Amino acid sequence: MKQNRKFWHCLTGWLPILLGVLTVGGLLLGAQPASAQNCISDRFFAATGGHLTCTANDVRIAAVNSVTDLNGNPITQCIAGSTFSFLANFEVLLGAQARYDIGLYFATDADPNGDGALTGTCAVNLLTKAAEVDSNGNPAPQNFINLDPAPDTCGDIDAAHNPQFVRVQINNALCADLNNDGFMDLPNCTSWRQPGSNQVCTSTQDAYPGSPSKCNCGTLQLPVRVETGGLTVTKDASPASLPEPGGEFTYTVTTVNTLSFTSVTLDSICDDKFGTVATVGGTATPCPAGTIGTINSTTCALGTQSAPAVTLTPGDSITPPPAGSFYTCTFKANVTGDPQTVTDTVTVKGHDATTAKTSRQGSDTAQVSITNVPPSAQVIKSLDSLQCAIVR
Ligand SMILES: [Ca+2]
Ligand SMILES: [Ca+2]
Ligand SMILES: [Ca+2]
Repeated sequence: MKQNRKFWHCLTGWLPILLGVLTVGGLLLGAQPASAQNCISDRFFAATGGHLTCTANDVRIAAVNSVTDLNGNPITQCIAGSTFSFLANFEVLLGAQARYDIGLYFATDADPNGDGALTGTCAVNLLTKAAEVDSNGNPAPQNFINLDPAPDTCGDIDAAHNPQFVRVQINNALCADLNNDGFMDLPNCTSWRQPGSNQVCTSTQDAYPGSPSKCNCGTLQLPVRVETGGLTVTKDASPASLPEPGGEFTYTVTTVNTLSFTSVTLDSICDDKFGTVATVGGTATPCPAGTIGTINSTTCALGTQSAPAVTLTPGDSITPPPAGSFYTCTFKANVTGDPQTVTDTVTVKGHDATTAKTSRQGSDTAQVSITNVPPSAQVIKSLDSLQCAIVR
């Protein structure tokens, strides 16, 4: 059943591409869509109509390190759910006789279909002279080997050139921690050609397994921490209600930094009904005006741009939040008028301590009521006073 599902998945996934290729009368080679590269099973099926088992381990990726952005700046963390492009060094290890036209497949979609780099969206790389580095990651092209005659250009591996180290670029990878250990995972497969199936390889399109077993799949853990969480805000009102015509309520706002390892500095606390509660003095964007009015007073104070008063340490969703990871303050404001329930929303904004100073925000609502005071009760009270006056 599983094989059948995979078959149909592969078939439906490739049908439009196959039709497109056939329509223009071109060869399958070079028909790769520009946006998304396909994973190893997709590639193998498109080329051969067969299904992979990937049971061999002749060539595998043994290690990954030195993750940087495209400008060479180290990447040590990413925000869960975001996508980013990076460079990394990979150690490609041979455990057999010479193997040819090595393909390196990396799933960039965080493997929503649960099959690693077999199907889905993958980045595909080759062993190339240009990508070669030494074991420390420094450019030192010496170990690249192509055992095939021209026009084959795809790198190979043999005992005299083992392991191979390459530094490759992986675009638009989804930041995700698949095994919940806090670090990003990169599902991958290697492919190779064994003697007897070694054909001319000139691009990643040709780098697919020589037979269904000639591939090795696993999951690499990148030394990149996956940041989850953000700002969590809770807001409460006291008292919950006042008799008409209402009056002053006290609102308590608590902001918790639930990020795992990144601090957040608060920039503003805004209320949709009462406008500015507090902002960092200077350049912080002011709050929109409140629809009811302004606050009467507050204990919230966020300091100035040069001396921000509230920086929350990572709280990591621990309950109760550890000291330093939360900020509680209050403000007072009037709600008056006819009997009604008023819901207001407070929004706390800040920025995290990453180089990008990513914006963080959270909000919460609170409700207060103005309760009806029956006119009859007022009449009775008046009569009581009157009676007392008469007695006295
Ligand atoms: Ca997959
Ligand atoms: Ca080759
Ligand atoms: Ca992980």
